[in-house]
Amino acid sequence: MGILIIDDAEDIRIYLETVLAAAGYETYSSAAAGEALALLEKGPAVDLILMDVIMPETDGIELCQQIKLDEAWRDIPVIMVTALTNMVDLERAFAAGAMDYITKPVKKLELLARIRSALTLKTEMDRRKAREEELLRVTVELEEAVRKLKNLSSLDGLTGLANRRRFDEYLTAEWKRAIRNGIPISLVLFDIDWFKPYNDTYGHIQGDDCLKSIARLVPDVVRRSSDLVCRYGGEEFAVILPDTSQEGALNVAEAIRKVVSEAEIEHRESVLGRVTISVGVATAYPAPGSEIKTLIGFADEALYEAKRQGRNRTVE
Ligand code: GH3
Ligand code: MG
Ligand code: MG
Ligand code: MG
Repeated sequence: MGILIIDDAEDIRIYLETVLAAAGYETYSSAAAGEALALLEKGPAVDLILMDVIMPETDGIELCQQIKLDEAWRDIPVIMVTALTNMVDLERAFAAGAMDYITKPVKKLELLARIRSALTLKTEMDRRKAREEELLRVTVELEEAVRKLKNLSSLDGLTGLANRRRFDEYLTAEWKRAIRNGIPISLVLFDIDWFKPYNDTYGHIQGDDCLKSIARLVPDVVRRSSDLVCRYGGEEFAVILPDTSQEGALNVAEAIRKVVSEAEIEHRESVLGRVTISVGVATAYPAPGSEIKTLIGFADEALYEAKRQGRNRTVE
């Protein structure tokens, strides 16, 4: 353990150095504040400081304050070695950050006992600090993991879109918000046309690729950050459009239908020779007591109607 002795009196420095060296401590000595700071700057392993109070220029209390302001040194315990014993000076020393004090003339056994006790306390504080830092680190890591997990549990594994769970969660929240604010909410449901024959012709792997392609195209035409594109089922997708009227929703639905059609994904078994979708749109002005499933039902019926009318179209 390294101890820095700061005292303007040479005889005291020598006495302290001798006693401490005999007790097995590494010692460093300074005769004044400037010298002590320069020594600390050099960065030797100082575990404790014995600080004289009365010194010319900067006194021990000021120097202690200065050391305690420095990030690198503030945790080094300071024991004041002082001829002063009046309460005002002791209070100033403690206020400056001193951990303890010893009165002059220094008694060897008291000196060693106080140093031991200060170092024990310091070790305990270091340990506690390390534990707290570790705890903080683990907490941050844990929060990060929870965030990742939450994210994963709301995403569809194939397409990376929001999954059905997220769809339910978001629609419920937005439904409530619509009731509170007296605003509409729209739902777009779409389903790939003749997807079974697509799979039969091109195989399931390419079928999956087709789903992924569509999942990439749709978010580009769904612009508001509050809109949510979801994979609703196997080859069915849904878009939740909060605060959107029937007219606005129809525009979004048509834009989605067009972007898929214009992507020209080959589909030999389809009349048009490319992959298309059928789209159903529904809008609600939710009121207390009205049910989400009514909105989903209407969108579903509209989608069914779009299929019935010949596919590759939008029905409201
Ligand atoms: P329609 O135009 O009436 O929608 O005809 P369709 O053939 O698309 O309709 P249907 O609902 O009968 O078939 C849907 C097909 O979608 C059945 C299933 O094989 C396929 N499918 C559903 N989920 C997936 C998936 O995750 N990957 C692949 N490759 N195919 C899927
Ligand atoms: Mg002095
Ligand atoms: Mg289907
Ligand atoms: Mg289909």
